Amino acid sequence: MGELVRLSVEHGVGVITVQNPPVNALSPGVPEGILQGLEQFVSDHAVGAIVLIGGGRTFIAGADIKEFGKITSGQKRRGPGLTTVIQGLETSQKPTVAAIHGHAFGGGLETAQGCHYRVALRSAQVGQPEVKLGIIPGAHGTQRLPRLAGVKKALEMCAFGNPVSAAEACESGIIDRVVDGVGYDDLLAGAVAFATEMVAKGGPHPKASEQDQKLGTPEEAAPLCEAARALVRKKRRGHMAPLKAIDAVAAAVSLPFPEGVKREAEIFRECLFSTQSKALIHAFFAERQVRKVPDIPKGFPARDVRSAAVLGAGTMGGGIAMSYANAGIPVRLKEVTQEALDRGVAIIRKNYERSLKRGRFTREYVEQRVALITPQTGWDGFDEADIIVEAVFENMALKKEVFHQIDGIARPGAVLATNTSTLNIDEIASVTSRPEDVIGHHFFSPANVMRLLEIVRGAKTSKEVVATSMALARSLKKVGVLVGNCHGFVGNRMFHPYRREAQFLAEEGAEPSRVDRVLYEFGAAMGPMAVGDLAGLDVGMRVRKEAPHLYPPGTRRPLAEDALCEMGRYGQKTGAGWYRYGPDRTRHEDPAVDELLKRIAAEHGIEQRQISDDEILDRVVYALVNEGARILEEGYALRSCDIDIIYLYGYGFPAHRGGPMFYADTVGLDKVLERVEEFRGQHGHWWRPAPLLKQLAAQRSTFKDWDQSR
Ligand code: 3H9
Repeated sequence: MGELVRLSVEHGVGVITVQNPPVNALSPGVPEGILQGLEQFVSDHAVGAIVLIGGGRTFIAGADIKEFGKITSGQKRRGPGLTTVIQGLETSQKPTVAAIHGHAFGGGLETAQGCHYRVALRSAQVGQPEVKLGIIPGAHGTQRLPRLAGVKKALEMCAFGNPVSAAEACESGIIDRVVDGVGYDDLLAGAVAFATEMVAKGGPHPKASEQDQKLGTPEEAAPLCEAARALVRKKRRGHMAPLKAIDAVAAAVSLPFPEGVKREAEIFRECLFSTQSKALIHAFFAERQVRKVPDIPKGFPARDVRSAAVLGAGTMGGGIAMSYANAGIPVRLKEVTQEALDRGVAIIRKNYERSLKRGRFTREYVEQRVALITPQTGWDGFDEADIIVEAVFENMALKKEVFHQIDGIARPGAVLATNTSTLNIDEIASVTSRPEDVIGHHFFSPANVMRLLEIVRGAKTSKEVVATSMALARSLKKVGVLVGNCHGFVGNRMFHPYRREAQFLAEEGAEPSRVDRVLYEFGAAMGPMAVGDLAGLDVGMRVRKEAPHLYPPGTRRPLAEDALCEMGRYGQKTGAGWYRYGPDRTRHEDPAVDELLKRIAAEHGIEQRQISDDEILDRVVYALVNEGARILEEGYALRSCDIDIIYLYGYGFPAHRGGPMFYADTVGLDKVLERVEEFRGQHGHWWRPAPLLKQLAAQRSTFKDWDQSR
């Protein structure tokens, strides 16, 4: 049985403890170990009941996700494994009890559903998160869960994948008792006591597969399934697995259990072999991979961040202060004038009130968070802060002036972070006496909501400050991605060609709304024109003015947005940009924009023509990919998966495509290159293929392989 499963006997109860840290995934050997333990205890006369528990900090977090890749690449056959174990637990002559702490997720919850009873610590969570990996529960979860919790709850859990608390699980019948206590020992004692009670009570012990009372009829289930499908289409647009999970739950109602599990197995397999599942599994591991910095080993000393100070109470500064407050870190928020400060604080209040109204936070939570933010116009307390974050206007001279001031005030050892989205960190650091403490913390707007934090390492930034920033990102519940110091870093550097191509397409005759529609249908949260209007077209115009090197002489330059700005059309904030906006920000196409585009084309000799949806998609997405490849070979991103995470969490790239680099891998880099070469033939300079793209395409390799080879 090896080290993966340990057996012991406590007060006449056989205890099977899974020991597969860190999360007790059901890796090869674990199901077999549970089964052997079960068989041993069933035939042991000194044992009256059996408890299944997870060692360490959690129950079982599910199947071992790494194994899925082996199955789909043909390296491994999917064996009977887990479902045999679950069957064994359910048909055991002696009562079986799952004791849950931490997480019972996916195959973990399915294993628990095989047990006759389930008990859990109050802090535990249970869930069927498989859809987040592009699959559905594959060990009878879609069949047993509706029998335990009812169809509505099962639909919610299987189609959206969100966890539920022990209390909620108890209320809905998924678990039988909440055990008081805090850790493994309390849970084990509670589970053993519960198991002893069940022995005394006597059988037959309930089998979830045989409980049909909560299922109802197919007619009753139909509207619930339809409502769930409608919600999925809205909230998980383009995702296949959630709709398939609903089909599987519906099968639990319309088919007898043995038929239902067969249907589930067919759907599971279909999902497992889909590109969407590969993309979402890639994203799962990528999110964890980005925490790893090759030259900074795990456990590298990091500084404590217990207090923060933010300079600038504008949109970004306010959102950053909220992020700190939400993490329970007291934060000072400074503005130059009382008026600007009041404005910033009012926006923070408004944001919290909105969350309160939506039921995201309680009143008590909001008051506690607001109390952690100290608005001020002076420098009080900045000399004690563990981190100072600058979030003033995006202007190098101003940032340098501010950093010079901060340098004079901050205590030794404080981290000095700039929220610049494009500017040179080294130049900013050069005005301080401690460039090793200076780092970029590029938050994304709205900073209190968006999960990405680009952490920009300057030439002299110390490893300790990098380690501190990576750890801090997790405390702030952000996904921190370490990037190098180039213009626009990774995200905005790639975004520039993406939006440039979108403008070129519009100038060549693709209606702006169609460009947006193509990207929206691809799965993006918003198309490039709508994003431009939201962020403000003046932002791009300023970047083009302040960074003339972006458009060397003789290269084609996008003209439309500068012309829109000249007309006072800055986007949503001025009521018009690429679109015209109604009072409630409803978007309308505007013939004036079409006229403008025609005029630009005529004045600058740009041929207007019919442009296909395919061309629109390939030009904007491959512009991202080509720039991403350059960034990789120049070393400004550590791995292609880092770029993917930046685009998934910072730019609304569709999760089920896995990020731009993974998407290119799925298309095939030879095909991507072919298209890039074709665009080069038509449009010249901007489409010179990145050498890395050429190299990998020639080798019939992928960005993912390239990551792994380093
Ligand atoms: C499934 O069960 C299908 C079934 O229906 C059965 C079909 C037959 N496998 O997230 P963390 C690794 S599908 C392999 O940082 P936390 C993770 O990569 C599965 N590895 O910890 C990381 O490795 P590293 C359904 C896994 O405390 C390390 O563990 N289950 C798995 O922040 C620590 O992870 C899920 O989808 C796994 N299942 O969060 C649950 N899980 O250190 C997925 C984690 O090398 N997991 N790892 O980077 C989670 O949601 C979180 O890990 C959890 C803990 C909330 C459990």
